[in-house]
Amino acid sequence: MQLNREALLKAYRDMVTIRRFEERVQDEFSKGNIPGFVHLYAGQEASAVGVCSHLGPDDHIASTHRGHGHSIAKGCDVVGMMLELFGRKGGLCGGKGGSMHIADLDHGMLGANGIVGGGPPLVIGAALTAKTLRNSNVAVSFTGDGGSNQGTTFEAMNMAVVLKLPAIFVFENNGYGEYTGAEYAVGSRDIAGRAAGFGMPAVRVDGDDFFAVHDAMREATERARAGGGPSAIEVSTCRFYGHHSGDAQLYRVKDEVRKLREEHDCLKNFRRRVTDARLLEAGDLDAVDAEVAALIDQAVAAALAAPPPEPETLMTDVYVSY
Ligand SMILES: Cc1ncc(C[n+]2csc(CCOP(=O)(O)OP(=O)(O)O)c2C)c(N)n1
Ligand SMILES: [Mg+2]
Repeated sequence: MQLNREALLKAYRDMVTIRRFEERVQDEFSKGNIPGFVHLYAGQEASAVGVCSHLGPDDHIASTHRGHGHSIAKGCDVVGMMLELFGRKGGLCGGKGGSMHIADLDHGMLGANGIVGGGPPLVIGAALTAKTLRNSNVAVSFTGDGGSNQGTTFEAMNMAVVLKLPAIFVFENNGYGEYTGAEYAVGSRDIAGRAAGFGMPAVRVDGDDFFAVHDAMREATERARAGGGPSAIEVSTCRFYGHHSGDAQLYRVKDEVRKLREEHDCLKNFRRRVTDARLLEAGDLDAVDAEVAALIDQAVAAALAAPPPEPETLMTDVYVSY
């Protein structure tokens, strides 16, 4: 299926927003403006956007510690996210969650998650709800190559197959779990194959290529919405920064990141594909770049100007009463 102009521009805007957000977060973190840890998603944008471009606000996603890209792709407010990272009042979680706990239930974003392998069981709950209510919604977990080894992930995949749930397991294989290569730590080196072993259709796609992710996700989403049960998608991707901001990356070979940026940049790839095919003009994309740059400036200015949350709100938003 050919994406129309509007859909292509939206995909590009979302990917550029993630990239510029992450670059700016890196700068602001280095200046000491952001407390705690941040794990940057730059390099992996085609995965979040290729997947989330098939989802509406009533579909759910569960994210990871590397959650900014998933949040932006799912429609979370970028200014609210920046405020949250800075720990300021008005942030998406009141400035009290920070990078690893961004959640936005209004947009079906069940949360970033500091617990590796914590997302898949949450998605089982959301998918079971959708199946019970028969509302055709789907639930998607994003999990890393490291998280693919967790028992929680295995249990969730098994349960999704047994209960034939509208769940989609997206495995972002960026080659590393913290400082350890997936080549070493993923026993079979075949995450999609392992998911298939649980009894669901599973494919591996090139994460440099937005269109490859988008196509695989269309198939998985259509199957899930039609009652055909779960699927898995392994996205081969790469991260342009360290595991977290400040990681010296001594475990990567010299020039690895430079080469990845030159040869495996999903944004450059997208720009080349759509302009070569005359689907969009370079000027269209440049205009999006300028809009996004202004939005990120606005988000940082708002975050720098906002006060921290009031001390008396420390204990609010901690527990939900049902
Ligand atoms: C249950 C649990 N075990 C260990 C950790 C420490 N830890 C944080 S991130 C990470 C690696 C995750 O790797 P991967 O799933 O590939 O995600 P990536 O960082 O590459 O996005 C580990 C082991 C944790 N946060 N939670
Ligand atoms: Mg990884």
